Amino acid sequence: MKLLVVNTNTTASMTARIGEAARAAAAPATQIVAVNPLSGPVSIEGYFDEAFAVPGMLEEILKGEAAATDAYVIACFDDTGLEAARCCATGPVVGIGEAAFHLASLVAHRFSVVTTLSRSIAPIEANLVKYGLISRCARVRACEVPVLALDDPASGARAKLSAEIDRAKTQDGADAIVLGCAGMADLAAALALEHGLPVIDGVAAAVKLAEALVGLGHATSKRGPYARPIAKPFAGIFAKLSA
Ligand code: 5HY
Repeated sequence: MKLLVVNTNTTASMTARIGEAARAAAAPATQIVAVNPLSGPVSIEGYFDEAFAVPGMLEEILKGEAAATDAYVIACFDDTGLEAARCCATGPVVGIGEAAFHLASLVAHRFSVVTTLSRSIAPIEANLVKYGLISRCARVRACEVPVLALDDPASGARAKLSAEIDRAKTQDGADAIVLGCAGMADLAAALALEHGLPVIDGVAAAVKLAEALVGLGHATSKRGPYARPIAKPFAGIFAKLSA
């Protein structure tokens, strides 16, 4: 199967690391294609960035539809534009946030999420409510590490993340941790070993769920709100998106 993994920010080095994490989790027969939009924010931290990341992400989904893609992963932890992507896509579309929450709730009673900056907490909490999983989440925390600092070994990001996981264990009573950014994917295994509890990376979780859905022959339903967009003209800079 062909799986398109869309990093919804425009930082190519982060897309490369996300692609590596996805390939490490994927089955041998799964072809991973990791891309990012050409237009939009270099990182997504909060609602404003998220809004401007959606058109570029949808363009990548539409390109994927023209290239025989079996399924899609939205590789940004706030599941940027997930529902809109499902309207465009034939195959399943899995957000790394939703995937991680579901996997965590299968191996733990209550999990905590550790994301980057405080401004990213509210969108994640809103998604937990939307997905019906807020009761399984002890708390959404931030380690106050900007997204792009995760790429910089000298930033002390790993130590800050590990310290926040310690606080989640002692103060929240969390029995699993969900890493709240695609840029943390390569840290999951080592942090799980260090802290002695499941540490869930959304990129790997989403890859495995997408494989399972395709393997079971499930595609995005076109009966309800994920029906194909109504054909209509788009004006201005979005004219090229006219359905
Ligand atoms: C992410 N931002 O996974 C989110 C994390 C966050 O550019 N990739 C981003 O802080 O919301």
